Amino acid sequence: MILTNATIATLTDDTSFGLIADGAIAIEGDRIAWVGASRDLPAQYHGEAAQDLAQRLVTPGLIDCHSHVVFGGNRAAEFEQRLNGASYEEIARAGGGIVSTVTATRVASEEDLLKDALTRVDAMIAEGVTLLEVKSGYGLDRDTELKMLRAARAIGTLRPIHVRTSFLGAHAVPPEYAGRPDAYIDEVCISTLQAAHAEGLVDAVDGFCEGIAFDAAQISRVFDAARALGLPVKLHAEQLSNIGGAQLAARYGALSADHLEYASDTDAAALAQSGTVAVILPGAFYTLRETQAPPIDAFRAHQVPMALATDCNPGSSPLASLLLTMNMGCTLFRMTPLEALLGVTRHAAQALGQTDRGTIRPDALADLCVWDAAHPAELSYRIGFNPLHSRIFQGAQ
Ligand code: DI6
Ligand code: FE
Repeated sequence: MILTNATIATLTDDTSFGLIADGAIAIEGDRIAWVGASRDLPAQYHGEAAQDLAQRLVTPGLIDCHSHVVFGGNRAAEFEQRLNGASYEEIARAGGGIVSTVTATRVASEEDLLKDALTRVDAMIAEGVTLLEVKSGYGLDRDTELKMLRAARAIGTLRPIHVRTSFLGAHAVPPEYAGRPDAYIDEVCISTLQAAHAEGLVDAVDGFCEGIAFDAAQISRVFDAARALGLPVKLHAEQLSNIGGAQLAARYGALSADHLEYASDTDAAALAQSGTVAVILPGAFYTLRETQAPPIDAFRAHQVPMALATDCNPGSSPLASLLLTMNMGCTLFRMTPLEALLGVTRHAAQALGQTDRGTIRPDALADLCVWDAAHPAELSYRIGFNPLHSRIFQGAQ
């Protein structure tokens, strides 16, 4: 496949969009073979039928590197109760909150989980997402965690999208282990991770390090188990308070530390040292009406790569739009349009350890988006507007 007369944002380094005006891309199989100015297209490609893109913008396919798209039910009723005055604690005591999603996920069939997830995934694909990370963590028992991960894997067989799974058994303490988080980690979480890995269902291991979830010592045991299986780790860290999650992630050389509203300058330095990506999740910040923004300036100063993701989940971020996420990153956190686009391409790929994509260069996977846009800043600028023209997935339209 040959594409010509394109405006290409190659994103091959962190300092610019890497724009090529009147550019061309040659694709062989599922890989990019050549990229450059149309006039420099090598002679070997001249005989091929080329698609003239009429100066449309081409970017790498978008990557949503943090989602919980597989879950049962939804929490619209709880959203309404809160707006009618009920407190989060009252709702939680009445069996609502995250536990209500665990209950709904446990009773749902794998088919129903998959069907519901696909409605969200289809919205993401329509906006140009070609790689999606999906977490478990609403099962919190062996069978349901495995069921969630199987549903996540099935997404990639039914739709033109790559799926990377993260095991998030350490997401919350299930009701049957209330008050006994250590017992849950040691009796359920670690053995479920081992079982899921044995089935080939796990690409990375995640945890929720927070006062309302697990402390650093508990997460460490899960990370040690991950390490023994040769699996990379990532962590929900410093979302609601600072309890040492970012430092823990750095110590384990995590692929990413996610949320980070309460991270410090020292945390940013540690993440830079370990090459850990800071994944910024403005959808949860917005939904929870959080007021403390993540320390973007510190990440910049220490050159921590920043990714942006939806955190699509039924409680704190019922958001399936990665384009809106980019806009929120810019408007809420003052990220630049370049940082936003790097955050859903090159840096998101790094957060998943998938460094053969997220940029447009020879040998990279040919996952591309073609946009009805002239400049990449347009992708972050509009709200509720989808300029996707077409998508190329693994070298095919
Ligand atoms: N952080 C969050 O904001 C969500 N999970 C997490 O680790 C909350 C998930 C939920 O409320 O269902
Ligand atoms: Fe999350």
